[in-house]
This record gives sequence, structure tokens and C-alpha cells, in this order.
Amino acid sequence: MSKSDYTRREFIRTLGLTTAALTVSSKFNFRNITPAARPNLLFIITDDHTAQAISAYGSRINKTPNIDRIAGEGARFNNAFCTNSICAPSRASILTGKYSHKNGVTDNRQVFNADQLTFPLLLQQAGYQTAVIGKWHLHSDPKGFDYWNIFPGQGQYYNPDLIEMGTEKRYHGYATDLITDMSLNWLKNRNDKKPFCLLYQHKAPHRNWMPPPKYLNKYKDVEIPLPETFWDDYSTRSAAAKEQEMRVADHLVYGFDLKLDPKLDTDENLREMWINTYARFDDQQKKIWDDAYREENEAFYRANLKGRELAEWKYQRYMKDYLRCVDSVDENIGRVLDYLDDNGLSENTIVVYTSDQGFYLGEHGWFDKRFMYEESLHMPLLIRYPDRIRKGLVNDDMILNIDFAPLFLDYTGLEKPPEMQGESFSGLIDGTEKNWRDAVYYHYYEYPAWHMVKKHYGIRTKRYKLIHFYYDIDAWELYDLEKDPHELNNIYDDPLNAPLVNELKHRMSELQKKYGDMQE
Ligand code: SGN
Ligand code: CA
Repeated sequence: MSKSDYTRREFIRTLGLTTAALTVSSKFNFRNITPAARPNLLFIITDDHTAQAISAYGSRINKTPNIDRIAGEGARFNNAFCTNSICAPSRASILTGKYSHKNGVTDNRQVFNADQLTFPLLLQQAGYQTAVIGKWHLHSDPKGFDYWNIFPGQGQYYNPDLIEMGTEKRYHGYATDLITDMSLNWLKNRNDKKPFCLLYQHKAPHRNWMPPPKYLNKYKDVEIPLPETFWDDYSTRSAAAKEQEMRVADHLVYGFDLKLDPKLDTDENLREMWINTYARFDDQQKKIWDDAYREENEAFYRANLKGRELAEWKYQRYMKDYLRCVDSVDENIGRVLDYLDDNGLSENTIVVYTSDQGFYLGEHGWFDKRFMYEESLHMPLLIRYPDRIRKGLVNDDMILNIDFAPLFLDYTGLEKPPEMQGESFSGLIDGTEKNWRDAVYYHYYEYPAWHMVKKHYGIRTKRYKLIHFYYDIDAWELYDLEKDPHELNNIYDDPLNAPLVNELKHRMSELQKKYGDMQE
């Protein structure tokens, strides 16, 4: 079956389900929650911010005091996973509570069918004021929001364009600050007789990691430690791990990513990307930017590094810029948390911090995401809700991004529509859940495309992970996460593991049936 046939069939299936579910949704009522007691929801999502760069998750490389406040005053989930580790698919799954093959967004190129049921739409129908501000990336206009102001596509760090309720306009300033100012404005001007649901969605710290003027000089004299697996040679693994195009050493671009002279880039398109991005700066921004990088760049040209030294230099530049973007996110989240405190809103607001997926910060030699390996499968997930979540709760159960919408509906007193495939995990939070899932299913599709990560699906239990790469390859990998937490040793071919492989394949096919992912 060709890709386009598949997409069309899935789209039709999605539409069918949506119509059925809309009929059901009109019967929804708040259960025992009186309107005045309905909690607000502040959903904070960043782009590509991974748990390895959050101090609440034990980061070795930075501090995120404001994000940590959410964890300290609420809960930290250590095993929240995305079902397809890439932007638009993860966002579509979060909104709809459904896997990619059900909501139609299997990769970044698909247009989201905005007539589907989403948690913001259900909250809006129930009387919430709803808004989304910042990164959207779903290629169709947001529905279910009283107010929206979104970046076209990926958005820009400096002087970004935003589409406000259909009208595009350029703003002067830095994206993370601007999105925060707009979110605070919306909060200040809302109708305080109604509960709110605000999706506050950052572009940062997505590639190409452009820090704000304020943090350009941070980490200058610091050496960021290399992850243990930086020099991974993928020796036990399939061609998928070997043939990707996301190595720090080989695939970061000199101009766009590393902020060096774009003339060093041989590919004209990549060279142009930095020239066009740089052209957005005004004169003052340009000067601050050039001053910050000049000395280090000149030292780099003089040193004429090769091999490992060159790769390690690239890693330092990549990481420092990434962390500088994270610093700005953390600072701005602090402003919003302060606003909630100062206005007596912290008690009755569910504050969620997450990111669309995890990311590689040099682990396995990589940047980017997509693979079902641990760093990009995990999403950070922190939730503060003083009414229902005890301070400092730490949970290790396996949660999926399709569970977020059901949790929000549960906490706001709404029924979960039957088409949502995830489960509310409020029972894990209050300790009443005794029968939670012990295996999760994953499916990644975007190939061939950026970074060339092959299509794959797999199952993860607490201890094992089985992955099947397919399409232009037919390769299996098996990891024992207890003995081999960095997934360096693929044990699929060991005959002693045959019974385990059979059992995992059987369980995976049960999950495929359960979720209706039967193609291939
Ligand atoms: C852009 C990036 C890629 C990245 C995808 C998807 N290239 O295409 O590196 O994998 O987005 O990211 S860039 O040179 O334009 O930055 S996602 O988070 O939106 O899925
Ligand atoms: Ca992303």
C-alpha cells in the first residue's frame, strides 16, 4: 500500500470516528464539580526540551529553578513517553488523546484535521475560556480556542511572525519573552468569572538554538561534560542506528547550527538558512550577537581542529546554545508562576510542564529525536495541582502522551470521549490505581526525511524494549534496560532470548490490536 493510500484511508477513518464522538460529546456534563470550583489549566509545552537538561530530573549540566518549582510543589513523572517522537504527531496525540494512526498526524507533514475532539474544545464547550499562544505546527487553524496567536510553522527566535486569529504580523524581540508577555496579557485580560485553559507553547529550545541577548555569554568558561555514550559506534545495532543523519560530529551545520561562518557549509540550502535567519536581526541585535561569538569563533578558525577535537568543539557550542535557550524558558516560566502566586491562582490551577518529546544531548553522538531509544522516547512531565497532588510526589509508572487529555478531563470533571485511547492517571497520583498498564506501544513514521531515522514500531515494558525497523529494512532490536540502560547492547539475536522475543512480539501484537494499528 502506498503512503498516500494509507493516509487517505486513515483520514476517512478518523472523520468517521469524529462524527460519532461529537454526538456523544454533547451529552457530557460536569460530574460533581461546581462551576466555581473547576480548576484552571495552564499547559506549558516547550519544543525539544529533554529531561537531561532539567535539574528536577537530576541534570548534570544545568539548573532550572523555576521548572523545578512545579516538581517540588507537585509531581514528577519519570516515565512519561511519547507515542511517536516528533513534534506535530506528539502535539496531535496530546490534544486528541489518540495515537498518530487515529488522529491522522503520523509525521510533521500531515495536516491536522481540526474537527476532531480535543481537550481544549471539550473544555471550551464546558464553559472554559481557552487560548493557545506560541508554537502550534499542525498546519490547520486551531479550533476550540477563544483566542489564538501562533507561529507559522516552526517559528523564529528573533523578531518572529505570529498569526493572531488569522492575521499575520511581525513582532520585535525574542520569541520566548514575547510568548510569555502575550500569555500574561491574556491572563490579565481574561474574564475572571470563568475558569481558563491556556496552552503556553514555546518554540525554544528547538534547533537552531538561538539564545536571547541576555544569556549569550553564559557558560563561556564552563566545560559541559560529554555523555558516556558520545562515542557510541552502534556496533551491535541495525543499520537504522548507523545510517541516521543526526550526529553532532557530522550533521550540525557550520552557520545555522554552530554560528560560524556559513561559507564553511558546502550545501547551498543550508548556507542560505543561516543567511536568512541572520537577516532578521536589527542592527543592535546583530552587534550584540556578533560581539558574543567573535572571540571564540576566531579561536576556532585558528585552531584548525580535526577528528575528535572538532566533534567535541561542536558539542560544546551546541550544548551551550541549547542551555542558554533553556535558561530563558526557565526564567519566563518563573514570571508566569509568579503571576499565579501574586493573583491567588496557584491553588486552583493545574500547572503542567512538558515538551513534545525528549532529545539527544550528545548521547549516542546525536542531536534530534525520533528513535524509540530512551532519551527521545521520554518526555519531561511535571504537574502541580495542590488540591489533588501531594508535594514532591515521584511516579515511575509508564504514562503516554495520549493520557494527558484524559487526565485533564478527569480533573475538570468531564467524561472522556470513547474515541480517546489514553487513560487518566489520577489514580496513580492518589494511589487508588491498582491495574495500570505494564507495557507501552510506539510507532514512528517520518522517513525518508530530515535526519533519516527509519520507520519503526516497538514495545517497552519496565525491563525490556523490542523494536522493529521496517520499510527499506527489516531489522529487530532487543534491549534489557535493567542490565543495559544506555541501550548499547542489542540482544535480539541471542538464541537464549528467543522465548522472551516471542512473548514480547505476542504482547506487541495485542497492543496493535487494542489501538487499531494493524497496517504494514
Ligand atoms: C526542522 C529541523 C530538524 C528537526 C525538524 C523537526 N531542521 O526541520 O532538525 O528534526 O524540524 O523538529 S531545522 O534546520 O529547520 O531546524 S520538530 O520538533 O518540529 O519535530
Ligand atoms: Ca519538537
